[in-house]
Amino acid sequence: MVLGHAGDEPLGWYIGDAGSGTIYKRGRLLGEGTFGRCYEVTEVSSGRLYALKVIPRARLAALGGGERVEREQELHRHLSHRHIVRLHRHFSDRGRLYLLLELCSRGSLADILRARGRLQEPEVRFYLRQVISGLRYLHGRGLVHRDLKLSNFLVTGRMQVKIGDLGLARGAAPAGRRWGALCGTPSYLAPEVLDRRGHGVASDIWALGCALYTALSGRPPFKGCQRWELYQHIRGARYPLPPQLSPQARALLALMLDPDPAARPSLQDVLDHPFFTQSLEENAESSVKHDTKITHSLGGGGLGPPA
Ligand code: 9ZP
Repeated sequence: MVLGHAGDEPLGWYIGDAGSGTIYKRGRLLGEGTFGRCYEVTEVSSGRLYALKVIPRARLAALGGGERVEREQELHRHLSHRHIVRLHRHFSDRGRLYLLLELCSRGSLADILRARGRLQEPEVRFYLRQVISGLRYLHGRGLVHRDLKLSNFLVTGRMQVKIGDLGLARGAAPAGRRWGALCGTPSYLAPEVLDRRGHGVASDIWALGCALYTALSGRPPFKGCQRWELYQHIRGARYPLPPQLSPQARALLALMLDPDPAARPSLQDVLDHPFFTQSLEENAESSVKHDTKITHSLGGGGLGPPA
C-alpha cells in the first residue's frame, strides 16, 4: 500500500477547522498564490463567503516559506482597517495550512485592468485613494508591505479597495539595518532594493508609483527582455511616457519613481499632489452636474454581477 504524502491527497469539497468545529464548503478556484491555491468557500453554518488560501505543507517545506507564512499570520491577525483585507482565522491539518480571508467579490485591480486594458484617471484616483489609506495604516504601525502591486489590491462588491497578501510585510527598520533580501515582484522592485539596500517606506512609494503607471497605461513602467536590462531601466528610472497621461499624472510619477528614495514623496505628499487635489474640484462639479458613479465588473468571462 502506498501512503500518500500528507497533503498529497486531493482537497475535499468540505474543509473542516478542527479547532473551532467550523465546516467550509469549497467553491470555485480564485487563483494560484505563491504557496498554494485560493478558493471561494462558504461557511456552512452561516452561509457567509470567504477566500481560503490553502497551503500544502510539502510546498512550504520545498520553498522554505514556513516562516514567511507564520509571519503573515502573526502580523495580519492583529491588523484591522477598512482598506486592509481581514484575516479571519488560520488553521491547519496534517497536510495543509489554511488562511481564511475576507472575500473581495470583484477580484483584484489586476483582473479589472486585464478586462479593461487601461483605467481612466478619475477611477485610478478613486481606487488609489483607498489603497493609500490602507498603506498609511500599515506605515503608521511601522510596517512596510514590500509587495505592492495591482493583483494585491482587491475590490469588494461595494467597490471598497483592500490591500491583501501581507506575506512579505516587515517592520520598517532604519536605513542602516534593512534587509538585503531581494523579494517582491521583479518589475516593481525599487533601485535601492536591487542594490541590496533593503526595503523601506520609500520602496513602497516606488511600488505604488509602478502600480499607478500600470493602471493608467496598461503595462508596467519597467520591462526588459533580459533581467539585467530590466534592472538597468529601474536603476535609471527610465520608462516610456504614454501620450494619454495628463501633466499632473506625469509629474506625480516622476516624483514617485525618483531613483533616490530620499527624494520620493510621503503618502501625504502624494495625496496633496495636483493629480489628486486638482480632481477634487472636478469631482465637486461633476457630482453636481451628474451622478458620476464608478462601477466595474470584469466584463465577459470575468466575475458576475456584484454580490
Ligand atoms: N478572478 C478572475 C477574473 C480572473 C476572479 O474571479 C476572482 C474573484 C474573486 O472573488 C469572487 C477574488 C479574486 C479573483 N476574490 C478575492 N481574491 C483574493 C482575496 C480576496 N478576495 N484575498 C485576500 N487576501 N489575499 C487575497 C488573495 C488570496 C486569497 N485573493 C486572490 C489573489 C489571486 C487569487 C485569489
